[in-house]
Amino acid sequence: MVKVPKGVTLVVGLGISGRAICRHLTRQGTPFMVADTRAVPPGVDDFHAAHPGIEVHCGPLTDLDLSEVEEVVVSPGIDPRTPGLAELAGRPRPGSDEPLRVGEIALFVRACRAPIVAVTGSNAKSTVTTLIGEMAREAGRRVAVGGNLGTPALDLLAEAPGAELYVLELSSFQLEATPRLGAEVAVFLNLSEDHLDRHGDMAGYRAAKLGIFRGARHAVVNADDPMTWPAAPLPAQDRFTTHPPAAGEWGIGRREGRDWLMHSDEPLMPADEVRLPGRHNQANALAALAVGHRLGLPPAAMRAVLERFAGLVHRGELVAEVEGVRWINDSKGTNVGATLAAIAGLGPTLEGRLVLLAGGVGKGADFRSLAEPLARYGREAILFGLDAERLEQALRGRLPLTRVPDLEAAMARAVEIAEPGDCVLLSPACASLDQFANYQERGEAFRRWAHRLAGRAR
Ligand code: UMA
Ligand code: ADP
Repeated sequence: MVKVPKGVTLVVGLGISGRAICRHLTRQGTPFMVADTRAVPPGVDDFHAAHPGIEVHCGPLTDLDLSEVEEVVVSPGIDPRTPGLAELAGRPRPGSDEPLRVGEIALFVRACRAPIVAVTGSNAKSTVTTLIGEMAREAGRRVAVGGNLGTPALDLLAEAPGAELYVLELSSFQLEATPRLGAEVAVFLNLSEDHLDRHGDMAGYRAAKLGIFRGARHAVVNADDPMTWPAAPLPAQDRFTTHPPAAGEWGIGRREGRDWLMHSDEPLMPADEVRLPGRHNQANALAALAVGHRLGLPPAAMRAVLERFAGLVHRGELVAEVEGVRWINDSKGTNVGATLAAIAGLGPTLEGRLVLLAGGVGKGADFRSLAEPLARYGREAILFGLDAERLEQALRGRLPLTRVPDLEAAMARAVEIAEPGDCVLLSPACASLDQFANYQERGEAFRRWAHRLAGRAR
């Protein structure tokens, strides 16, 4: 047994968040030690170099004596049911009512002195978080953007100490470990199957995400997705919809033969002037507008951002056009809902011309809802990775299917079958972790090979 001494905080996990937690505790002068369940966590040597004298325990957490630990700050990727952590549920911090086991965002809330806009949902978090950040910046606000995307939340406190607004993308993992967020504006965009391996079922997943509303002043929710509504409405609650808006809502209505983004019955901008493509991105734009309105941002600044923002890498990104075939990198399509949106966003022009590359870690999802749009749009689905078999079972008989070992083989097959006018879409509906370090690496591999193809074609 290794005893964590009295008064010492334990940080669990040596990933991106774990390191940010350690930097924060160092800045605060809080004594801490670190544990990671892996025998050799990636980058442990660099960690020792950056934090000389800090003890790191590697291996099972049940080897730790936590009887006198001050607080346990857990990284988002580690399951709270892990032996050694599960036993801490319900235990308070010494001399306090607060829970002993928390996540990085609980520390952020304690130290943050400016309003927080928090964004969650199964999909579109990064896009909407970025849009809100850009809108605030365009309006001249000193804003810091990060969380589950980009810079970890705790690093923002050090990198942007003078920020007057923090815009955070938060995952279900981060929210379930945050007792009270207290956001100025809390946004819940949509809910579709993801992370069921961790949360058990949709009810558990949703409950974790609803944590975004704890202590919030304003809510922004999806009128078309009741799963995003808090159990008890907040006094100030905005709703967005892709339908014509009811009074007070943000939606899409028709004026003089054109679709417009609207607030109640006030037209704001033509929908086709939003640079991001597809209906789902118009919903994302409306969510960002609703938040910006609550923050008092000028409409012209918000509109300018929507007109110019072309999207983040790895989200529906056109990386090459080779001999009339478009190669689109949607590596961030890590669940079924995202892949459905990517296919729908490509539009009806694609009937029979879509070659989908999918597969990886399915996280317990049901893939059957992909069958319908793929039967309509798909030339073929090329399946790879851990859950290729489960995808194949869900899609069998609906369109031609090919199983290959990995992404490179999937791309080789796509080259064989794609015809001019087709679109090869990497939107895997799965996490990448069986074959890549993360979704970025998967997307970069796709880009590299697509560029090589383009080079050969010239
Ligand atoms: N791990 C162990 N043992 C440990 C600690 C971690 O095996 O003791 C494993 C985890 O099971 C996981 C991996 O290490 O497979 C990484 O976990 P982590 O908590 O150390 O992850 P970080 O590197 O800190 O990255 C996390 C987010 N990742 C996850 O929540 C899985 C990153 O989001 C986020 O950018 C970063 O914190 C900064 O906040 C990525 C992600 O995949 C994009 N998020 C999920 C999603 O968006 O769907 C939630
Ligand atoms: P997140 O951070 O929640 O993963 P991103 O903005 O990175 O969200 O987008 C992830 C994927 O979700 C994209 O690849 C895109 O295909 C899909 N997507 C974007 N907007 C929506 C939406 N409104 N509904 C469903 N899927 C969406």
